[in-house]
This record gives sequence, C-alpha cells and structure tokens, in this order.
Amino acid sequence: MQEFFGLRVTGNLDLATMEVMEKPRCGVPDVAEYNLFPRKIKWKKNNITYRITNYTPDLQSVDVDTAIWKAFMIWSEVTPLKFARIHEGEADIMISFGTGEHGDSYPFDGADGLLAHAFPPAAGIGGDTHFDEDETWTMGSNGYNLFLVAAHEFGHALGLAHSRDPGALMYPTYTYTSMDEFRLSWDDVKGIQALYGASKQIITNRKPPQRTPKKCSRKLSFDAVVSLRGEMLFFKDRFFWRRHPTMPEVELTLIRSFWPKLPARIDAAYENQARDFLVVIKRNKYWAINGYDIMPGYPKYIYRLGIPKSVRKIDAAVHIAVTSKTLFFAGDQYWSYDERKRVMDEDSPRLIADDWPGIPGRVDAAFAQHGKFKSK
Ligand SMILES: [Ca+2]
Ligand SMILES: [Ca+2]
Ligand SMILES: [Ca+2]
Ligand SMILES: [Zn+2]
Ligand SMILES: [Zn+2]
Repeated sequence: MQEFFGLRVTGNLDLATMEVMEKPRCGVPDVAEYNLFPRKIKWKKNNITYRITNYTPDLQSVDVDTAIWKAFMIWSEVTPLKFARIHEGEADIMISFGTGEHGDSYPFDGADGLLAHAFPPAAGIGGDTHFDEDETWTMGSNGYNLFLVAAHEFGHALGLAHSRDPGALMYPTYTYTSMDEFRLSWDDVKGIQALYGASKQIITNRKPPQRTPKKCSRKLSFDAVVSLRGEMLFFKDRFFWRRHPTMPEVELTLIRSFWPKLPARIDAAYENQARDFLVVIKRNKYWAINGYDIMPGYPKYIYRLGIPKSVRKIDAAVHIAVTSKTLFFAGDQYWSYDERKRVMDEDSPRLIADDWPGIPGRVDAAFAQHGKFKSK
C-alpha cells in the first residue's frame, strides 16, 4: 500500500480541498491547525444558559426545542457542562434564526453556502448562535438537519474551532447523519475535554466516540478497494481515501459526503469502466452509481445476479475489463458474472484456493490494476 500512501503531505490547496470548500458549510472562519481556538477561549463556569429568541417557520417549535436540547446534550454527556434554558433576559448562548445581514456584520448568503455561525465564549455576543433562515431546516435528511448543524455550532459556542478530521462533528462541511446514528468522534471529545475535563457521571448505555481510521496504521485493512474514473478509492468504515494520479496527497472523505443515500459503511465495490458505473455492495443489496448519482431502480438484491440466498455478505468484488467478468468473493468461494451476457458463469462458485493458491482464507478487498489483479 506504500505505493498509494507513502507520499508526503504538501499542505497545498489542491483540487480535493477546493471541492470540499464549495460544499454547504459553517460560517465560522477556518483555523486549520488545531481544534481549539488559539487562546483556549472557554466559559469560566460549568452551568451555561441558553435562550431561543425566535423560531424558524420550517419546523414546529417543539421540534426546534428538541433539536437544540439534543445538540447541547451531546456535549454535556462528555463534560461536566450543564445547560439550562431560560425564556427571558440575556442567556450565555442566545439562539436565533435570521437572513442576510442580521445584526452582527457577518451576513448570511441566501440558500445553501453558509448555514450558520456561532461566536466563541465571551460576554455579550460571545456564545451566540445564528442559523440562516434562507435554509430549509428539518428533523430528517432533507434540507439541513437542525440538530446536526446546532451540535456543530454549539461546539464553537463552547470554544472549539474547526477540525481537519473529516470524521469529526467539528469538520467545517455538512454531511447528513440521522439523530439515532449520530456519535461524536474522538477528535471532538478530546477537543471539548481539553477545555472542560471529562464528565464525572457514568452513562451506561452511551456508545463510545467514533474513531477515524489512520492511513499509517499497521493494522489497517480495507472494506473495499476500487478504481473510479482513473482514481483509486480505498473504503474503510464511514470513509474512503481518494488517490488521483495527478494529486500528491490522498484525501479522506466520508462516503455520505459524496453519496448521501448510500449506507454509512460498505462491504465491496467494483467499477465497470466500459459502462461507466460504480457498484457498491452492502450485505445482500447493491447500488449502481454514475458520478454522484445513484442510478434509478437501486438498490437491488445480489440474488438477481445469480448469487444464492444463503450468501448474506460479499467480502470483495472486482471487475476484469479484458474478460468482462465481475468476480464476487464470499467466504472461501467466488462467483464469476459475465457482464456481457448478464449471467453468472456456469462453473460458479469456485474455491478461491483452487484458482489463487497462496491467498490465505477470506478476502477483504480486491481490485485490478495495470491488467493485473490484486486481492488483500
Ligand atoms: Ca452571549
Ligand atoms: Ca446560506
Ligand atoms: Ca427557512
Ligand atoms: Zn463551524
Ligand atoms: Zn450572525
């Protein structure tokens, strides 16, 4: 894997970075080096008040109250911080919805682009959190999810700057996750605990923070490896690394930030270059993708390709352009699908060990490169 990952980080603004910067994002300016504001700005107390000064017409007020309260909860669960709502007077964190110039000389920009911003802890406007009313605020996956954006902004209101970890809540761009699936990353937890310390209370059924995979870890394995329009994608957990031949650096990206409708994690993937689509497999379903778009009619069941129903999970898949065959690996067997005739080859399945002696047991990921075929 050194061929892909043994390259130096340049710190230059490259194409991938520029793509990220065009995505819907938070309006707090970037402090790229660190996940705290430079001078460790924090509240000098653990009991913090908030007040919702107006409501968005996009949601019922009870939903706004819930989203805001849950967004505070994710920070209070991991710190000694407590948040109390007040209904009049000045709270530490004043929350409002506004459009364009809304009274603080940091105007919003209409639909999309900047979604919200928050001021770091201080008296007066410090801690205050503003949402762009030109967005459509929701409790689900359409428009922008108020809970997710509020949770991110409250990170700023408590003293966190942006993170460079694409798995972190404090990453500057918006990627949808449902409220049930949502978890802070280790980076977020380390950041907030550096300011306020850890929570004293024991919360029993809380899921641990999510770790972002590290490309230099010796233990790293991949869920899937695939070429896509000349780039190489290495899938791992919620993420993939992208390697473009002309770019010096690999970029780590959330799967959902490219394809919001895909599962958060995948099992296998392959590219059909001749027909220009990518196929992503998760358990017994597969999705065909053209560029950013999931093709109509997907997901479909893998059984439609001729894989028996006893197979619940595909370990790896690879398309061999010269033969027009796609190979699906599951356990110690593989199936060969003829993409030209659109039927499974009659001698499928075969034992992996019979055709690739030396591959030990189960396969994690497979891809074809320079006419050769690799598996890992
Ligand atoms: Ca304030
Ligand atoms: Ca906006
Ligand atoms: Ca709105
Ligand atoms: Zn932000
Ligand atoms: Zn504002």
